[in-house]
Amino acid sequence: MRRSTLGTLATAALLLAACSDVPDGAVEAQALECPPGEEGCDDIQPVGPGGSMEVEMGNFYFEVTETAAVTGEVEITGINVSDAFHNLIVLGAAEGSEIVEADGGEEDTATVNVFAGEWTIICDVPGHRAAGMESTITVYATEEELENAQEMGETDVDRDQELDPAAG
Ligand SMILES: [Cu+2]
Repeated sequence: MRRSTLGTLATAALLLAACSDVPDGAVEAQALECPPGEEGCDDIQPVGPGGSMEVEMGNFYFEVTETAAVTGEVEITGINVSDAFHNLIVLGAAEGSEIVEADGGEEDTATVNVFAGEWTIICDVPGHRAAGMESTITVYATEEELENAQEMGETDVDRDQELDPAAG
């Protein structure tokens, strides 16, 4: 189990062991809640200071431009730099989590409750995910971990600057 390598999540992982697997799309991240109706599962919410991140949405890519995402309530701002509608959905986040939706040239902010880990984001406008609007975002366990990643140049922002999807 890859998620067991996330030491700080060990307890949560044990508590969730009786539940179904992490939902589709969540990579090394905990499901936010047990599937509704499943026996022996308590809802587990991420506890942490939360944070924020900014993601540029274009034809057809996501580029993380700012990140301060720590487990808890993470506010995601999507900035649509194209002239078409795009959205941003965090796969595996709790049902009912808001999603970012923005017409061309607009921006939108939504809050998701997420555990530390790596989460898949997509735009679910038909065809957009296949065209390239799929990426991952990293949510850190602590502010210290986030700062370390920033010092090491290993954040999503560093990754995306290297890939420079906008230039592609
Ligand atoms: Cu899109």
